[in-house]
Amino acid sequence: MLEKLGEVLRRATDKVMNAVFLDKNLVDSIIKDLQRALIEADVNVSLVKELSDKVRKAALDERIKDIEKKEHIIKILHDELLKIIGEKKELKLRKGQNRILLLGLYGAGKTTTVAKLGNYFAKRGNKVAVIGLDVHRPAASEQLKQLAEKNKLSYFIDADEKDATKIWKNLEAKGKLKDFDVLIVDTAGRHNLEAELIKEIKSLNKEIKPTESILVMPADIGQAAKQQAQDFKKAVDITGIIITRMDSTAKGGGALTACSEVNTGVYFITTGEKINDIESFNPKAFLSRLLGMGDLENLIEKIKSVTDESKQKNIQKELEGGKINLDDFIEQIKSMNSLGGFGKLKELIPGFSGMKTKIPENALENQSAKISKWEHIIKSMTQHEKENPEILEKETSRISRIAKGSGANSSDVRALLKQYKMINEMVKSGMASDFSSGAELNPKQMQKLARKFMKGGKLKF
Ligand SMILES: Nc1nc2c(ncn2[C@@H]2O[C@H](COP(=O)(O)OP(=O)(O)OP(=O)(O)O)[C@@H](O)[C@H]2O)c(=O)[nH]1
Ligand SMILES: [Mg+2]
Repeated sequence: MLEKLGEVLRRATDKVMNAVFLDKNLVDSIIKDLQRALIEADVNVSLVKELSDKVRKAALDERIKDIEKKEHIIKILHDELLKIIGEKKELKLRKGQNRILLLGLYGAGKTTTVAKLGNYFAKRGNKVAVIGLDVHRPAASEQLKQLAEKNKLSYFIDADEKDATKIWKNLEAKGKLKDFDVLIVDTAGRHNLEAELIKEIKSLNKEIKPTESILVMPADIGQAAKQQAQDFKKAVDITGIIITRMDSTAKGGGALTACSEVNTGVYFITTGEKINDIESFNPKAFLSRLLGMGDLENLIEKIKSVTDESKQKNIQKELEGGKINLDDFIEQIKSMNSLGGFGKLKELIPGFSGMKTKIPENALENQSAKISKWEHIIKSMTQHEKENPEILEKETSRISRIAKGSGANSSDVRALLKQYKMINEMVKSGMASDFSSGAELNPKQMQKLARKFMKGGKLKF
């Protein structure tokens, strides 16, 4: 789903983050990539232009420092894309009877979505009925009937009546609908929004007085989405959108653009043909997935909050001397762990999720247990040992003593020493000074650091 767009967006954000200087040429090339990707994904052209203007402006703004600029650009990109995708919108049921009308063109996925939505609300304890008002396609009522029976949903169809509004009126007159909390209405599709269909939609709208009128759009709709959304909006008040076939290789950008057109958000996406292939839509999570990164601000805040400044300053001093002791080491490992370990970092660092390197599964586990063991081990050491851990390697009797004193095995002590050695080596190479600077730590540095870890292939703390 939207893989190509995601890939290009990830590449663009990586380019920004990895750039030493954001000069005009680089900015131009990044913007060109972005534009191409968004337009290829069927995002509306004027929205693309707006977005790239804003990114360019931020990138070339002299008042923003280079280091902040990168985050600034990514943030603008993030915010603008979010604007295109729309706010989070929840389909909240109201007290009394909910009447949900599903509208859309031929084959958009209305009928299957009626069943999915019916099942979704029935599973949540509502009294649901689905109603077939597609009187134009001969097999429509049969399709809905089968779906409803298979999923044990109450349903109402009338294969003989050719006037949709009449079917509804009859059901109401006979009092058939009054016991249900949620009525979901299937309507007819068309190739285009012809006058006849508009007339029918308007008549149904007047009679049913829907609490929700949802536009169903397939992910592969393309640039036509904008016009179509406008047309439907003219006929009825569209309260939300459901995008179907998100599981296909479709680009989805068109359907997303439609949301900004009708000033409404996406309630649900459907991701397959099975009854449970429906999920409520979370724009932020969706965008994170698309960009392959988590919430950047969140990451930066988190890094700040887990970093005790005074401790970090001490470590910084030590680092300048080119060596860290075991107390510093455990502090570093702890702050890394409070960020959620490598598993979390992987999501949070831009570009990281796209990395090809395989991370050993156990490296991603929460390291708390191991860290607390290591803390005990370190507590059993003399100050001299903590500051010069290399002496331990030569004197195995020290290792046994420490192991005993801390209730650990010699192999645990060795594992700790091995890990320490690795970090210390990074320190010597100047690598870990990034790591230690705490508040100033930026995602690029984290990424560099993480890569170094990965290369060492020694993630087993
Ligand atoms: N893969 C996939 N297929 C879907 C999804 N939603 C719907 N479909 C399929 O798309 C086709 C059309 O779906 P329908 O629900 O019949 O569409 P409709 O809008 O009711 O079509 P008309 O009544 O002819 O206008 C069916 O084969 C569905 O199984 C989805 O999320 N993923
Ligand atoms: Mg249908």
